[in-house]
Amino acid sequence: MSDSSLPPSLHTALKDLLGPAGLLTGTDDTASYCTDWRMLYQGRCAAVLRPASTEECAKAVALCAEHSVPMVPQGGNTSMVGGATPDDSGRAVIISTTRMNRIRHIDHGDLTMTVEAGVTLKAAQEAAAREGLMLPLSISSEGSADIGGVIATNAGGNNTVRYGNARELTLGLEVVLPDGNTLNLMRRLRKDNTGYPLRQLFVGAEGTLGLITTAIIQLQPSPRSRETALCAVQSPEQALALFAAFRKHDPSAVLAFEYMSGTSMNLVTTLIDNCTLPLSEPAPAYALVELASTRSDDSLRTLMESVLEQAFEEELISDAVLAESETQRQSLWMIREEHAEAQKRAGASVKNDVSVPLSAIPAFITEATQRCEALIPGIRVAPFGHIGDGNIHFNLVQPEGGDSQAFLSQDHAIMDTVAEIVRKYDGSFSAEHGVGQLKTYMMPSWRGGAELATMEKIKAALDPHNLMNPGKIFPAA
Ligand code: 2HG
Ligand code: ZN
Repeated sequence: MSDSSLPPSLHTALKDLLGPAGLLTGTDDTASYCTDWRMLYQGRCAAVLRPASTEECAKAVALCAEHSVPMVPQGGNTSMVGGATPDDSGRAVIISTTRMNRIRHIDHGDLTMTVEAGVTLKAAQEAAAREGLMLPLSISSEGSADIGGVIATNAGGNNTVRYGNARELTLGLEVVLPDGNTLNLMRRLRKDNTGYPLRQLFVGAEGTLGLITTAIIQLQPSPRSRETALCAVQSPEQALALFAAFRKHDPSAVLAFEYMSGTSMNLVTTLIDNCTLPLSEPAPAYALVELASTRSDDSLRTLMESVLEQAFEEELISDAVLAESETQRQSLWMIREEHAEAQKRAGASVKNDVSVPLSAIPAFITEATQRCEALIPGIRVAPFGHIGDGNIHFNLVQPEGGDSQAFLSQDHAIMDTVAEIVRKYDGSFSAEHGVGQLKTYMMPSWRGGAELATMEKIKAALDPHNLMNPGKIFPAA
């Protein structure tokens, strides 16, 4: 007998609809879906539904809606803000997109990919690459994060500086609404001014307005040349000046420009296997730059070398290593991509995924560092991120050997301290990770008044019974 707490008639109907592979009940099978990647949230669910098609998904949602059962959409379960974890009431079902995992079509003329929500971002990138094309979205968790999730959270990542966030790349969407109706917005048009742009409503809505089942994503021709360099800098000012130098020479050549503080880099090189610093000595901070072009000549190499040479002369950088092969390029990127994992291994951390205007980054980092160090002696300030977009992951790692729970109990004090400085510089308290459940408490003071009220009206219009991903974005009533 199942220990599912679904109403019996709903349980039977879902079992008939989804079959054994599509319905998981019981703690053993559902436990891994009920906690987040960071293990900050431990929820419970009545069942995990794994529809294999939009039709199955729509029928399952309609059945849940009829029984007033809350639904939590879940992709690769890589949220940094508890955006895909249910509460601990055990009433909700999780709807996992894992089995909707077909790449339906790659169109060379339109430069688009039609892809189901459960395809991982990495699998989608690889499918595009096999056809000589590039899916420009790139994030650290791309091996697990899926297309539905990255669109629902409007993920950004490493290539936003050139190609924008998931929003800019999403040309079409198919969404199952909270009542089980399917909204077909699968047009692949660059221009389409016909009333409200409904598609945009679901990008970044974090699954609170509906469940994304299929998308049409904009592709690009694959680059034929790439140049990647890791540079040692003394400060965020220098990293920004280096970014400005590349941008001045050829803004269209920069595919990624990432910042890593010395503290964060040190965690990577000490806690992650096969990640050693490829420079002669540690530095206060680092910049990872990647240039890419569809030209196959050596003009990118010339550009990289001449900007770095000048940067040496102007003492913007003190050391640099250029990737001489694809393997070296990948190991440079591995150093960057392992920052989240290294911080997880270092103990408890409080994440502030913030953005400020580019010009304010140095002052923001300096002031936020001073304030956090004064707040908690021994705190490890370990910022890194997409500095070319003004997006810094201003993460704070617990003091070495300290008590994790005691540190985490101060999360709001830390987040509020950082947020105060973000506000001073007209920034945002969530740049690319979303609000999830972690930051709902910040919404009234940041998006209050007419802005939050308008969001609440949209939510109420589409999901009047608050069944789709409840507890996310909006503060508890
Ligand atoms: C990244 O840029 C991700 O690597 C994770 O957005 C950031 O761990 C983080 O705070
Ligand atoms: Zn990031």
